[in-house]
Amino acid sequence: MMNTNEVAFLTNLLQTPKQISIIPHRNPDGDALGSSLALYHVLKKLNHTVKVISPNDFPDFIAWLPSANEVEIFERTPLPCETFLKESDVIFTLDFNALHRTGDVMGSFLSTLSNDFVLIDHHQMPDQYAKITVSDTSFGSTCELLYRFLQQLQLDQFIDKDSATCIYTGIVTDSGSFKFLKTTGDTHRVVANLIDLGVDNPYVHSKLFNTNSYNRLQLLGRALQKLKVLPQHQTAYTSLSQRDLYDFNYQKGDTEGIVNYGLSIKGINFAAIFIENRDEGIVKISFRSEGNFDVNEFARTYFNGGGHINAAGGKSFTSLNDTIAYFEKVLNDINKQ
Ligand SMILES: [Mn+2]
Repeated sequence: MMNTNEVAFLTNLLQTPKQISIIPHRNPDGDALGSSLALYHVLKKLNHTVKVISPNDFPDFIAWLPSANEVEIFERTPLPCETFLKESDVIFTLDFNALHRTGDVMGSFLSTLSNDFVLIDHHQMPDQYAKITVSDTSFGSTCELLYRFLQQLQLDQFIDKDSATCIYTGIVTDSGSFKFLKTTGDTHRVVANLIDLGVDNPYVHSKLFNTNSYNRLQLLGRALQKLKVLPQHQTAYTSLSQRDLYDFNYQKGDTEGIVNYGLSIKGINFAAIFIENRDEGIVKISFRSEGNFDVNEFARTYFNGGGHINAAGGKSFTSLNDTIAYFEKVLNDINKQ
């Protein structure tokens, strides 16, 4: 966590009303938007002028989060966002480890700023752009880390039902509903406190997970039919072409979570999904593993990406078929068991 100087600096800074920006990563997920909005609620209670500035729009399954409608979208209104950021006394960046994770345009802009940054994140190897770096990969979510951060500043007393709901959402989504490796007793103790603060956990789960459209389920069906199993590598993968996406009127977020179905097959500990994106001219890839196989390293080494040990992403600049052929070749080369 923070050292005494850092705690003193922030305590002093937050003593009087300030202008504060909070930024989640591009394509914010439950943890990025949840942690950003939780901090937003707490800082608003302390009478600061606060804006959450998301690089781009967020998906529907988290659009119900308290005050999500007050989030500014940088991509939509860059100029007022830039002005607010420039004038901010401090800029919090949540759930990412490098400014380019906000996208090329926003990332370049942020790197020209001389404001004080505070980074709060649980990804590996954070860039050194922040005055205060609160980075801990032992946490399963930035939301759980944020809770500890607020405790350290003695601001946890200002967590109310709304901010608790935001924190709870990030913990649920980043822990796969409390089942991933980094879900600890401490995670559950934090969650217990959040529920005591009034979080309606059945409501949150329903909002997060019961949001399928008919088309989305049909797209999932297509992905499941195309699932290929490589028993010798304990691996399963699937793919969706641009055509598949058109067929089911693909909406942003529709492919979320599909990769996990591969892992649910008995004996499989590594799953991947390859998704063609003709607009960007790339194939987007998600990797998931169970146990020791480090997909962060795999994605970094072979697919221009990275992430966590059990969940990572990557991309390829060749065709969908060539990407998959290369994937199978890599598996054979490294002789993954
Ligand atoms: Mn996260």
